[in-house]
Amino acid sequence: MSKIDVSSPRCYTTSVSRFASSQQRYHRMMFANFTKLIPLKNLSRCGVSAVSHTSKRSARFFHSTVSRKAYEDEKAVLDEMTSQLPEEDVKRASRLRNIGISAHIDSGKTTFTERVLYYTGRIKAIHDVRGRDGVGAKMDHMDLEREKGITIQSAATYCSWEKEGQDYHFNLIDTPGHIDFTIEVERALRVLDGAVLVVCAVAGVQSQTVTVDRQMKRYNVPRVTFINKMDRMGANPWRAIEQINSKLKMAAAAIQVPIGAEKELQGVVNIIDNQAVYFEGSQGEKLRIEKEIPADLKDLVAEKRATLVETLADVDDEIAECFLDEVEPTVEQIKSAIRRATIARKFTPVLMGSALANRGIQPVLDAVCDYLPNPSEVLNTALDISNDETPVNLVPSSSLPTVALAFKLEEGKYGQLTYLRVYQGKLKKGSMITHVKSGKKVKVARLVRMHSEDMEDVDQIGTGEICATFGIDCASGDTFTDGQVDYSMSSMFVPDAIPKGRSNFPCSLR
Ligand SMILES: Nc1nc2c(ncn2[C@@H]2O[C@H](COP(=O)(O)OP(=O)(O)OP(=O)(O)O)[C@@H](O)[C@H]2O)c(=O)[nH]1
Ligand SMILES: [Mg+2]
Repeated sequence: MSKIDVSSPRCYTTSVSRFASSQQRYHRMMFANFTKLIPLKNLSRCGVSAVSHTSKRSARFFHSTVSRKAYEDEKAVLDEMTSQLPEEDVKRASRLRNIGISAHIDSGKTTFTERVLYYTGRIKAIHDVRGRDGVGAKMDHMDLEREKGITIQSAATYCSWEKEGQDYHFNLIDTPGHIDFTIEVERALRVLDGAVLVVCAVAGVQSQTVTVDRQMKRYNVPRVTFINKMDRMGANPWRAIEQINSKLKMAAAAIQVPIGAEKELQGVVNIIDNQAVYFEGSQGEKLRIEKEIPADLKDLVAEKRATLVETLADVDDEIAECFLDEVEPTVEQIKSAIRRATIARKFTPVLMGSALANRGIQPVLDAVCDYLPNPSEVLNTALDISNDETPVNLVPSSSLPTVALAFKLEEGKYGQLTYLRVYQGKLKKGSMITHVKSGKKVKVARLVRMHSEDMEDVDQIGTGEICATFGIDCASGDTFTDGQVDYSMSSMFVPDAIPKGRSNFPCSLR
Protein backbone atom coordinates (compact mmCIF):
# COMPACT_ATOMS: atom_id res chain seq x y z
CA MET A 1 0.00 0.00 0.00
CA SER A 2 2.97 2.30 0.51
CA LYS A 3 4.22 2.56 -3.06
CA ILE A 4 2.19 5.22 -4.77
CA ASP A 5 2.56 6.29 -8.34
CA VAL A 6 2.09 10.03 -7.89
CA SER A 7 1.83 10.57 -11.61
CA SER A 8 -1.45 8.72 -11.67
CA PRO A 9 -4.66 10.69 -11.82
CA ARG A 10 -6.75 11.77 -8.89
CA CYS A 11 -8.79 8.68 -8.41
CA TYR A 12 -5.57 6.76 -7.82
CA THR A 13 -3.51 9.08 -5.66
CA THR A 14 -6.35 10.18 -3.46
CA SER A 15 -7.72 6.75 -3.01
CA VAL A 16 -4.72 5.27 -1.25
CA SER A 17 -4.61 7.45 1.84
CA ARG A 18 -8.29 7.18 2.48
CA PHE A 19 -8.58 3.66 1.27
CA ALA A 20 -7.64 1.91 4.46
CA SER A 21 -9.93 3.99 6.60
CA SER A 22 -12.92 3.85 4.28
CA GLN A 23 -12.56 0.18 3.63
CA GLN A 24 -11.90 -0.73 7.23
CA ARG A 25 -14.88 1.29 8.25
CA TYR A 26 -16.94 -0.26 5.52
CA HIS A 27 -16.09 -3.78 6.51
CA ARG A 28 -16.63 -3.03 10.15
CA MET A 29 -20.14 -2.10 9.19
CA MET A 30 -20.60 -4.88 6.71
CA PHE A 31 -19.47 -7.59 9.06
CA ALA A 32 -20.72 -5.93 12.17
CA ASN A 33 -20.45 -9.05 14.28
CA PHE A 34 -16.69 -8.57 13.85
CA THR A 35 -16.15 -12.25 13.41
CA LYS A 36 -14.17 -11.80 10.23
CA LEU A 37 -12.33 -8.55 9.79
CA ILE A 38 -10.47 -8.62 6.52
CA PRO A 39 -6.67 -8.31 6.92
CA LEU A 40 -5.23 -5.05 5.66
CA LYS A 41 -3.24 -6.80 2.96
CA ASN A 42 -6.46 -8.07 1.44
CA LEU A 43 -8.26 -4.76 1.40
CA SER A 44 -7.58 -4.14 -2.25
CA ARG A 45 -9.64 -7.19 -3.05
CA CYS A 46 -12.69 -5.74 -1.43
CA GLY A 47 -13.01 -2.32 -2.96
CA VAL A 48 -11.33 -1.08 -6.09
CA SER A 49 -9.02 -3.14 -8.20
CA ALA A 50 -5.34 -3.25 -7.55
CA VAL A 51 -4.74 -0.21 -5.38
CA SER A 52 -1.34 -1.47 -4.37
CA HIS A 53 -0.12 -2.22 -7.88
CA THR A 54 2.31 0.21 -9.39
CA SER A 55 3.35 -1.42 -12.61
CA LYS A 56 2.34 0.14 -15.90
CA ARG A 57 0.07 -2.79 -16.53
CA SER A 58 -1.93 -2.37 -13.35
CA ALA A 59 -1.86 1.44 -13.42
CA ARG A 60 -4.12 1.42 -16.45
CA PHE A 61 -7.02 0.45 -14.23
CA PHE A 62 -6.93 3.91 -12.78
CA HIS A 63 -6.29 5.86 -15.93
CA SER A 64 -9.60 5.13 -17.51
CA THR A 65 -12.70 6.67 -16.08
CA VAL A 66 -16.16 5.96 -17.33
CA SER A 67 -16.79 7.40 -20.74
CA ARG A 68 -18.46 10.80 -20.65
CA LYS A 69 -19.10 11.00 -24.35
CA ALA A 70 -22.09 13.08 -25.28
CA TYR A 71 -25.05 10.81 -25.72
CA GLU A 72 -25.47 11.77 -29.37
CA ASP A 73 -22.04 10.29 -30.18
CA GLU A 74 -22.89 7.18 -28.22
CA LYS A 75 -26.21 6.82 -30.02
CA ALA A 76 -24.59 6.84 -33.46
CA VAL A 77 -22.20 4.07 -32.37
CA LEU A 78 -25.00 2.09 -30.73
CA ASP A 79 -27.26 2.30 -33.78
CA GLU A 80 -24.47 1.02 -35.97
CA MET A 81 -23.69 -1.76 -33.49
CA THR A 82 -27.31 -2.85 -33.09
CA SER A 83 -27.85 -2.95 -36.84
CA GLN A 84 -25.17 -5.63 -37.02
CA LEU A 85 -26.41 -7.72 -34.10
CA PRO A 86 -28.13 -11.03 -34.89
CA GLU A 87 -31.90 -10.74 -34.59
CA GLU A 88 -31.92 -13.22 -31.72
CA ASP A 89 -29.55 -11.04 -29.65
CA VAL A 90 -31.59 -7.91 -30.35
CA LYS A 91 -34.79 -9.66 -29.31
CA ARG A 92 -33.22 -11.07 -26.17
CA ALA A 93 -31.73 -7.74 -25.16
CA SER A 94 -35.00 -5.87 -25.77
CA ARG A 95 -36.62 -7.91 -22.97
CA LEU A 96 -33.80 -7.42 -20.47
CA ARG A 97 -33.42 -4.62 -17.92
CA ASN A 98 -30.58 -4.28 -15.39
CA ILE A 99 -31.82 -1.79 -12.84
CA GLY A 100 -30.90 -0.41 -9.45
CA ILE A 101 -33.14 1.05 -6.76
CA SER A 102 -31.33 4.02 -5.27
CA ALA A 103 -32.16 6.93 -3.02
CA HIS A 104 -31.65 8.75 0.25
CA ILE A 105 -31.73 6.63 3.40
CA ASP A 106 -35.17 5.42 4.49
CA SER A 107 -37.00 6.61 1.40
CA GLY A 108 -38.46 3.14 0.97
CA LYS A 109 -36.19 1.35 -1.54
CA THR A 110 -36.35 -2.02 0.21
CA THR A 111 -40.09 -1.67 0.85
CA PHE A 112 -40.53 -0.85 -2.85
CA THR A 113 -38.36 -3.81 -3.91
CA GLU A 114 -40.35 -6.15 -1.64
CA ARG A 115 -43.52 -5.18 -3.58
CA VAL A 116 -41.72 -5.68 -6.90
CA LEU A 117 -40.77 -9.20 -5.81
CA TYR A 118 -44.33 -9.91 -4.71
CA TYR A 119 -46.03 -8.60 -7.86
CA THR A 120 -43.56 -10.44 -10.07
CA GLY A 121 -44.26 -13.66 -8.15
CA ARG A 122 -40.75 -14.06 -6.69
CA ILE A 123 -42.00 -14.06 -3.10
CA LYS A 124 -45.29 -15.39 -1.77
CA ALA A 125 -45.93 -12.77 0.91
CA ILE A 126 -44.93 -9.20 1.67
CA HIS A 127 -42.85 -8.60 4.79
CA ASP A 128 -41.81 -5.28 6.26
CA VAL A 129 -38.27 -4.10 6.84
CA ARG A 130 -36.96 -4.45 10.39
CA GLY A 131 -38.68 -7.84 10.58
CA ARG A 132 -41.26 -6.99 13.21
CA ASP A 133 -43.11 -10.10 12.06
CA GLY A 134 -39.93 -12.13 12.57
CA VAL A 135 -39.33 -12.48 8.85
CA GLY A 136 -38.22 -9.12 7.41
CA ALA A 137 -37.95 -7.86 3.85
CA LYS A 138 -36.33 -10.27 1.41
CA MET A 139 -33.54 -7.96 0.28
CA ASP A 140 -32.37 -6.98 3.79
CA HIS A 141 -31.16 -10.46 4.64
CA MET A 142 -28.29 -9.72 7.04
CA ASP A 143 -29.20 -10.04 10.71
CA LEU A 144 -27.95 -6.54 11.37
CA GLU A 145 -30.05 -5.16 8.51
CA ARG A 146 -33.16 -6.80 9.91
CA GLU A 147 -32.42 -5.66 13.43
CA LYS A 148 -31.75 -2.05 12.49
CA GLY A 149 -34.19 -1.78 9.59
CA ILE A 150 -31.58 -0.34 7.25
CA THR A 151 -29.85 -1.70 4.19
CA ILE A 152 -26.08 -2.14 4.59
CA GLN A 153 -25.07 -4.03 1.48
CA SER A 154 -26.68 -4.02 -1.91
CA ALA A 155 -28.54 -7.20 -2.75
CA ALA A 156 -29.29 -8.55 -6.19
CA THR A 157 -32.27 -10.45 -7.47
CA TYR A 158 -33.98 -11.16 -10.76
CA CYS A 159 -37.61 -11.37 -11.70
CA SER A 160 -39.93 -11.37 -14.69
CA TRP A 161 -42.67 -8.91 -15.50
CA GLU A 162 -45.29 -9.39 -18.14
CA LYS A 163 -46.26 -6.34 -20.12
CA GLU A 164 -48.61 -6.40 -23.08
CA GLY A 165 -48.08 -10.14 -23.53
CA GLN A 166 -44.26 -9.89 -23.46
CA ASP A 167 -42.08 -11.23 -20.67
CA TYR A 168 -39.43 -8.81 -19.45
CA HIS A 169 -36.54 -10.04 -17.36
CA PHE A 170 -35.18 -7.74 -14.65
CA ASN A 171 -31.86 -8.02 -12.84
CA LEU A 172 -32.49 -5.76 -9.89
CA ILE A 173 -30.16 -4.40 -7.21
CA ASP A 174 -31.53 -2.81 -4.03
CA THR A 175 -28.85 -0.41 -2.82
CA PRO A 176 -28.30 1.12 0.63
CA GLY A 177 -29.15 4.76 1.25
CA HIS A 178 -26.72 5.72 3.96
CA ILE A 179 -23.55 7.57 3.00
CA ASP A 180 -21.34 5.09 4.90
CA PHE A 181 -22.32 2.39 2.44
CA THR A 182 -22.20 4.57 -0.66
CA ILE A 183 -19.47 2.39 -2.17
CA GLU A 184 -22.16 -0.27 -2.53
CA VAL A 185 -24.21 2.15 -4.64
CA GLU A 186 -21.11 2.92 -6.67
CA ARG A 187 -20.50 -0.76 -7.33
CA ALA A 188 -24.08 -1.34 -8.42
CA LEU A 189 -24.43 1.72 -10.63
CA ARG A 190 -21.18 0.82 -12.37
CA VAL A 191 -22.86 -2.20 -13.94
CA LEU A 192 -26.50 -1.18 -14.20
CA ASP A 193 -28.18 0.16 -17.31
CA GLY A 194 -30.90 2.13 -15.54
CA ALA A 195 -32.29 2.98 -12.13
CA VAL A 196 -35.40 3.84 -10.17
CA LEU A 197 -34.70 6.93 -8.09
CA VAL A 198 -36.97 6.84 -5.05
CA VAL A 199 -37.84 10.21 -3.50
CA CYS A 200 -39.88 10.72 -0.34
CA ALA A 201 -43.06 12.72 -1.03
CA VAL A 202 -42.71 14.59 2.26
CA ALA A 203 -38.96 15.19 2.53
CA GLY A 204 -38.38 15.66 -1.23
CA VAL A 205 -34.82 15.81 -2.52
CA GLN A 206 -32.49 15.13 0.43
CA SER A 207 -28.73 15.23 0.86
CA GLN A 208 -28.19 11.62 -0.18
CA THR A 209 -30.54 12.04 -3.16
CA VAL A 210 -28.02 14.58 -4.41
CA THR A 211 -25.17 12.11 -3.88
CA VAL A 212 -27.03 9.32 -5.67
CA ASP A 213 -27.88 11.71 -8.49
CA ARG A 214 -24.18 12.54 -8.83
CA GLN A 215 -23.35 8.83 -8.93
CA MET A 216 -26.00 8.20 -11.60
CA LYS A 217 -24.57 11.02 -13.67
CA ARG A 218 -21.03 9.71 -13.19
CA TYR A 219 -21.97 6.33 -14.61
CA ASN A 220 -24.40 7.74 -17.18
CA VAL A 221 -27.33 5.88 -15.66
CA PRO A 222 -30.79 6.94 -16.89
CA ARG A 223 -33.54 6.87 -14.31
CA VAL A 224 -37.27 6.88 -13.76
CA THR A 225 -38.30 8.56 -10.53
CA PHE A 226 -40.78 7.18 -8.03
CA ILE A 227 -42.19 9.56 -5.43
CA ASN A 228 -42.88 7.28 -2.49
CA LYS A 229 -44.74 7.74 0.79
CA MET A 230 -47.69 9.49 -0.85
CA ASP A 231 -49.77 8.06 2.02
CA ARG A 232 -47.98 10.27 4.55
CA MET A 233 -49.36 13.48 5.92
CA GLY A 234 -47.86 16.46 4.11
CA ALA A 235 -47.01 14.49 0.96
CA ASN A 236 -46.39 16.90 -1.91
CA PRO A 237 -45.18 15.32 -5.17
CA TRP A 238 -45.16 18.66 -7.00
CA ARG A 239 -42.65 20.16 -4.59
CA ALA A 240 -40.46 17.07 -4.96
CA ILE A 241 -40.60 17.34 -8.79
CA GLU A 242 -39.73 21.01 -8.60
CA GLN A 243 -36.69 20.08 -6.46
CA ILE A 244 -35.56 17.44 -8.95
CA ASN A 245 -35.62 20.13 -11.63
CA SER A 246 -33.94 22.80 -9.55
CA LYS A 247 -31.62 20.95 -7.15
CA LEU A 248 -30.62 18.01 -9.35
CA LYS A 249 -30.74 20.06 -12.56
CA MET A 250 -32.56 17.21 -14.26
CA ALA A 251 -35.63 17.89 -16.38
CA ALA A 252 -38.46 16.03 -14.65
CA ALA A 253 -42.21 15.93 -15.11
CA ALA A 254 -44.99 13.83 -13.68
CA ILE A 255 -46.62 11.22 -15.88
CA GLN A 256 -49.20 10.55 -13.17
CA VAL A 257 -51.51 12.47 -10.86
CA PRO A 258 -52.54 10.88 -7.54
CA ILE A 259 -56.16 9.91 -6.89
CA GLY A 260 -56.84 10.74 -3.26
CA ALA A 261 -54.20 11.81 -0.79
CA GLU A 262 -52.54 10.51 2.34
CA LYS A 263 -54.68 7.74 3.89
CA GLU A 264 -57.23 8.13 1.07
CA LEU A 265 -54.70 7.44 -1.68
CA GLN A 266 -56.47 5.03 -4.04
CA GLY A 267 -54.59 5.14 -7.29
CA VAL A 268 -53.18 7.35 -10.02
CA VAL A 269 -54.33 8.95 -13.25
CA ASN A 270 -51.96 8.16 -16.08
CA ILE A 271 -51.76 11.56 -17.73
CA ILE A 272 -50.30 10.27 -21.00
CA ASP A 273 -53.36 8.22 -21.95
CA ASN A 274 -55.86 9.73 -19.49
CA GLN A 275 -56.73 6.52 -17.69
CA ALA A 276 -57.35 6.06 -13.99
CA VAL A 277 -55.64 3.13 -12.28
CA TYR A 278 -56.92 1.93 -8.89
CA PHE A 279 -54.96 -0.52 -6.72
CA GLU A 280 -57.28 -2.96 -5.04
CA GLY A 281 -57.07 -6.21 -3.12
CA SER A 282 -55.40 -6.60 0.28
CA GLN A 283 -51.92 -6.12 -1.23
CA GLY A 284 -52.83 -3.71 -4.03
CA GLU A 285 -52.35 -6.57 -6.45
CA LYS A 286 -55.57 -6.05 -8.42
CA LEU A 287 -55.50 -3.22 -10.90
CA ARG A 288 -58.81 -1.63 -11.90
CA ILE A 289 -58.37 0.57 -14.95
CA GLU A 290 -61.05 3.14 -15.78
CA LYS A 291 -61.24 5.23 -18.94
CA GLU A 292 -63.17 7.90 -17.04
CA ILE A 293 -60.97 9.94 -14.69
CA PRO A 294 -62.40 11.54 -11.52
CA ALA A 295 -64.15 14.82 -12.44
CA ASP A 296 -62.35 16.81 -9.76
CA LEU A 297 -58.96 15.86 -11.24
CA LYS A 298 -59.65 16.83 -14.85
CA ASP A 299 -58.19 20.34 -14.59
CA LEU A 300 -55.12 19.16 -12.69
CA VAL A 301 -54.50 16.37 -15.21
CA ALA A 302 -54.80 18.84 -18.12
CA GLU A 303 -52.38 21.22 -16.37
CA LYS A 304 -49.83 18.47 -15.64
CA ARG A 305 -50.11 17.09 -19.18
CA ALA A 306 -49.28 20.55 -20.52
CA THR A 307 -46.29 20.69 -18.15
CA LEU A 308 -45.14 17.26 -19.33
CA VAL A 309 -45.31 18.28 -23.00
CA GLU A 310 -43.58 21.58 -22.27
CA THR A 311 -40.77 19.87 -20.34
CA LEU A 312 -40.34 17.27 -23.09
CA ALA A 313 -40.28 20.03 -25.72
CA ASP A 314 -37.14 21.35 -24.03
CA VAL A 315 -35.32 18.04 -24.43
CA ASP A 316 -36.81 16.40 -27.51
CA ASP A 317 -36.96 17.77 -31.06
CA GLU A 318 -40.12 15.99 -32.14
CA ILE A 319 -42.13 17.29 -29.19
CA ALA A 320 -40.53 20.73 -29.62
CA GLU A 321 -41.93 20.80 -33.15
CA CYS A 322 -45.40 19.83 -31.96
CA PHE A 323 -45.14 22.48 -29.26
CA LEU A 324 -44.14 25.23 -31.69
CA ASP A 325 -46.82 24.17 -34.20
CA GLU A 326 -49.33 24.06 -31.34
CA VAL A 327 -50.22 20.50 -32.26
CA GLU A 328 -51.17 18.10 -29.47
CA PRO A 329 -48.68 15.19 -29.55
CA THR A 330 -50.17 11.71 -29.64
CA VAL A 331 -49.82 9.15 -26.85
CA GLU A 332 -47.25 7.29 -28.94
CA GLN A 333 -45.27 10.47 -29.65
CA ILE A 334 -45.15 11.32 -25.96
CA LYS A 335 -44.10 7.80 -24.96
CA SER A 336 -41.37 7.66 -27.61
CA ALA A 337 -40.10 11.09 -26.59
CA ILE A 338 -39.98 10.06 -22.92
CA ARG A 339 -38.02 6.95 -23.88
CA ARG A 340 -35.55 8.88 -26.06
CA ALA A 341 -35.02 11.66 -23.52
CA THR A 342 -34.75 9.30 -20.54
CA ILE A 343 -32.17 7.07 -22.22
CA ALA A 344 -30.29 10.20 -23.30
CA ARG A 345 -30.18 11.18 -19.58
CA LYS A 346 -31.89 14.49 -20.33
CA PHE A 347 -35.18 13.77 -18.59
CA THR A 348 -36.76 11.64 -15.90
CA PRO A 349 -40.44 10.63 -15.95
CA VAL A 350 -41.96 10.84 -12.48
CA LEU A 351 -44.40 8.30 -11.06
CA MET A 352 -45.91 8.29 -7.59
CA GLY A 353 -47.48 6.12 -4.94
CA SER A 354 -46.84 4.42 -1.66
CA ALA A 355 -44.82 1.24 -1.38
CA LEU A 356 -46.01 0.60 2.17
CA ALA A 357 -49.67 1.07 1.22
CA ASN A 358 -49.18 -1.06 -1.93
CA ARG A 359 -50.10 1.75 -4.30
CA GLY A 360 -48.44 2.57 -7.59
CA ILE A 361 -45.69 -0.06 -7.91
CA GLN A 362 -46.90 -1.93 -11.01
CA PRO A 363 -46.86 1.19 -13.23
CA VAL A 364 -43.20 1.70 -12.25
CA LEU A 365 -42.43 -1.77 -13.60
CA ASP A 366 -44.21 -0.85 -16.83
CA ALA A 367 -42.18 2.38 -16.94
CA VAL A 368 -38.95 0.40 -16.49
CA CYS A 369 -39.90 -1.65 -19.58
CA ASP A 370 -41.06 1.40 -21.54
CA TYR A 371 -38.46 4.00 -20.71
CA LEU A 372 -35.24 2.46 -19.37
CA PRO A 373 -32.62 1.11 -21.78
CA ASN A 374 -31.90 -2.51 -22.49
CA PRO A 375 -28.22 -3.63 -22.54
CA SER A 376 -27.90 -2.98 -26.27
CA GLU A 377 -28.86 0.68 -25.76
CA VAL A 378 -25.96 1.48 -23.44
CA LEU A 379 -22.43 1.92 -24.72
CA ASN A 380 -19.81 0.01 -22.74
CA THR A 381 -16.16 0.18 -23.58
CA ALA A 382 -12.97 -1.66 -22.66
CA LEU A 383 -9.29 -1.17 -23.36
CA ASP A 384 -7.59 -3.57 -25.71
CA ILE A 385 -4.35 -4.30 -23.87
CA SER A 386 -2.79 -6.21 -26.72
CA ASN A 387 -3.38 -3.18 -28.95
CA ASP A 388 -1.78 -0.40 -26.90
CA GLU A 389 -4.88 -0.01 -24.74
CA THR A 390 -7.02 1.22 -27.59
CA PRO A 391 -10.62 1.71 -26.45
CA VAL A 392 -13.00 -0.85 -27.93
CA ASN A 393 -16.77 -1.01 -27.79
CA LEU A 394 -18.25 -4.10 -26.21
CA VAL A 395 -21.00 -5.65 -28.30
CA PRO A 396 -23.84 -7.43 -26.48
CA SER A 397 -23.72 -10.46 -28.73
CA SER A 398 -23.68 -14.04 -27.43
CA SER A 399 -21.46 -15.20 -30.27
CA LEU A 400 -18.54 -12.83 -29.57
CA PRO A 401 -15.63 -13.48 -27.15
CA THR A 402 -16.70 -13.22 -23.52
CA VAL A 403 -15.90 -10.10 -21.49
CA ALA A 404 -17.20 -9.88 -17.90
CA LEU A 405 -16.55 -7.51 -15.01
CA ALA A 406 -16.30 -8.56 -11.36
CA PHE A 407 -18.11 -5.71 -9.64
CA LYS A 408 -18.71 -6.95 -6.12
CA LEU A 409 -17.12 -9.47 -3.77
CA GLU A 410 -18.75 -10.95 -0.74
CA GLU A 411 -17.45 -13.32 1.93
CA GLY A 412 -20.05 -16.04 2.19
CA LYS A 413 -20.39 -19.48 3.70
CA TYR A 414 -18.90 -21.03 0.55
CA GLY A 415 -15.96 -18.61 0.39
CA GLN A 416 -15.64 -15.57 -1.81
CA LEU A 417 -18.71 -14.90 -3.89
CA THR A 418 -17.91 -12.86 -6.98
CA TYR A 419 -20.68 -10.92 -8.74
CA LEU A 420 -20.12 -10.59 -12.46
CA ARG A 421 -21.77 -8.62 -15.22
CA VAL A 422 -21.34 -10.17 -18.66
CA TYR A 423 -20.89 -7.41 -21.24
CA GLN A 424 -20.09 -9.48 -24.29
CA GLY A 425 -20.38 -13.18 -25.14
CA LYS A 426 -21.70 -15.64 -22.57
CA LEU A 427 -20.50 -17.44 -19.45
CA LYS A 428 -20.86 -21.19 -19.16
CA LYS A 429 -20.61 -23.35 -16.09
CA GLY A 430 -17.47 -25.49 -16.32
CA SER A 431 -15.75 -23.17 -18.81
CA MET A 432 -12.33 -21.60 -18.32
CA ILE A 433 -12.04 -17.83 -18.05
CA THR A 434 -8.95 -15.64 -17.96
CA HIS A 435 -8.30 -13.11 -15.22
CA VAL A 436 -6.96 -10.31 -17.40
CA LYS A 437 -4.84 -8.61 -14.75
CA SER A 438 -2.85 -11.71 -13.76
CA GLY A 439 -3.28 -13.69 -16.96
CA LYS A 440 -4.36 -16.70 -14.85
CA LYS A 441 -6.99 -19.10 -16.14
CA VAL A 442 -9.73 -20.16 -13.74
CA LYS A 443 -12.60 -22.58 -14.02
CA VAL A 444 -16.19 -21.41 -13.54
CA ALA A 445 -17.11 -24.30 -11.29
CA ARG A 446 -20.49 -22.91 -10.28
CA LEU A 447 -22.69 -20.21 -11.77
CA VAL A 448 -25.62 -18.78 -9.83
CA ARG A 449 -28.25 -16.12 -10.07
CA MET A 450 -28.67 -14.32 -6.76
CA HIS A 451 -32.07 -13.88 -5.16
CA SER A 452 -31.00 -11.82 -2.14
CA GLU A 453 -29.06 -14.41 -0.08
CA ASP A 454 -30.46 -17.37 -2.01
CA MET A 455 -28.63 -18.79 -4.97
CA GLU A 456 -30.16 -20.45 -7.96
CA ASP A 457 -27.76 -22.54 -10.04
CA VAL A 458 -27.69 -21.99 -13.79
CA ASP A 459 -25.64 -23.56 -16.58
CA GLN A 460 -25.19 -20.44 -18.63
CA ILE A 461 -25.51 -16.67 -18.39
CA GLY A 462 -26.16 -14.67 -21.51
CA THR A 463 -24.74 -11.37 -22.62
CA GLY A 464 -25.88 -8.32 -20.66
CA GLU A 465 -26.77 -10.34 -17.57
CA ILE A 466 -25.67 -10.37 -13.95
CA CYS A 467 -24.63 -13.53 -12.09
CA ALA A 468 -22.29 -14.74 -9.36
CA THR A 469 -19.65 -17.42 -9.06
CA PHE A 470 -17.34 -18.92 -6.40
CA GLY A 471 -13.71 -19.71 -5.94
CA ILE A 472 -12.32 -16.99 -8.19
CA ASP A 473 -9.39 -15.05 -6.83
CA CYS A 474 -9.78 -11.45 -7.96
CA ALA A 475 -10.44 -7.89 -6.89
CA SER A 476 -13.59 -5.90 -7.40
CA GLY A 477 -13.27 -4.10 -10.75
CA ASP A 478 -11.26 -6.88 -12.44
CA THR A 479 -12.08 -8.07 -15.93
CA PHE A 480 -12.45 -11.67 -17.10
CA THR A 481 -12.47 -12.90 -20.68
CA ASP A 482 -12.66 -16.29 -22.36
CA GLY A 483 -9.02 -15.84 -23.40
CA GLN A 484 -9.77 -14.85 -26.99
CA VAL A 485 -9.35 -11.13 -26.28
CA ASP A 486 -7.18 -9.15 -23.89
CA TYR A 487 -9.67 -6.49 -22.85
CA SER A 488 -9.84 -4.63 -19.58
CA MET A 489 -12.79 -2.58 -18.40
CA SER A 490 -12.36 0.72 -16.57
CA SER A 491 -12.26 0.95 -12.84
CA MET A 492 -14.89 2.44 -10.62
CA PHE A 493 -14.70 5.61 -8.59
CA VAL A 494 -13.99 5.47 -4.86
CA PRO A 495 -15.62 8.32 -2.96
CA ASP A 496 -13.82 10.24 -0.23
CA ALA A 497 -14.10 8.75 3.22
CA ILE A 498 -16.24 10.69 5.69
CA PRO A 499 -13.98 12.58 8.11
CA LYS A 500 -14.01 11.09 11.60
CA GLY A 501 -16.91 12.39 13.65
CA ARG A 502 -18.81 13.70 10.60
CA SER A 503 -20.91 10.60 10.04
CA ASN A 504 -24.51 10.93 11.06
CA PHE A 505 -24.84 7.20 11.13
CA PRO A 506 -27.05 5.97 13.95
CA CYS A 507 -24.96 5.98 17.13
CA SER A 508 -25.95 2.41 17.86
CA LEU A 509 -23.98 1.26 14.84
CA ARG A 510 -20.91 3.44 15.19
N1 LIG B 1 -45.68 5.82 5.35
C1 LIG B 1 -44.87 5.15 4.55
N2 LIG B 1 -43.76 4.57 5.05
C2 LIG B 1 -42.96 3.90 4.20
C3 LIG B 1 -43.24 3.78 2.82
N3 LIG B 1 -42.26 3.05 2.24
C4 LIG B 1 -41.40 2.72 3.22
N4 LIG B 1 -41.82 3.23 4.40
C5 LIG B 1 -41.18 3.08 5.71
O1 LIG B 1 -39.94 3.77 5.68
C6 LIG B 1 -38.97 3.07 6.47
C7 LIG B 1 -37.74 2.80 5.62
O2 LIG B 1 -38.09 1.89 4.59
P1 LIG B 1 -36.99 1.07 3.81
O3 LIG B 1 -37.70 0.36 2.72
O4 LIG B 1 -36.12 0.29 4.72
O5 LIG B 1 -36.14 2.27 3.21
P2 LIG B 1 -34.77 2.15 2.44
O6 LIG B 1 -34.76 3.28 1.48
O7 LIG B 1 -34.60 0.78 1.88
O8 LIG B 1 -33.73 2.40 3.60
P3 LIG B 1 -32.12 2.18 3.51
O9 LIG B 1 -31.88 1.03 2.60
O10 LIG B 1 -31.67 1.89 4.89
O11 LIG B 1 -31.58 3.45 2.98
C8 LIG B 1 -39.66 1.79 6.96
O12 LIG B 1 -40.11 2.01 8.27
C9 LIG B 1 -40.82 1.63 6.02
O13 LIG B 1 -41.91 0.96 6.61
C10 LIG B 1 -44.44 4.38 2.32
O14 LIG B 1 -44.78 4.32 1.14
N5 LIG B 1 -45.19 5.05 3.23
MG1 LIG C 1 -33.08 -0.54 2.09
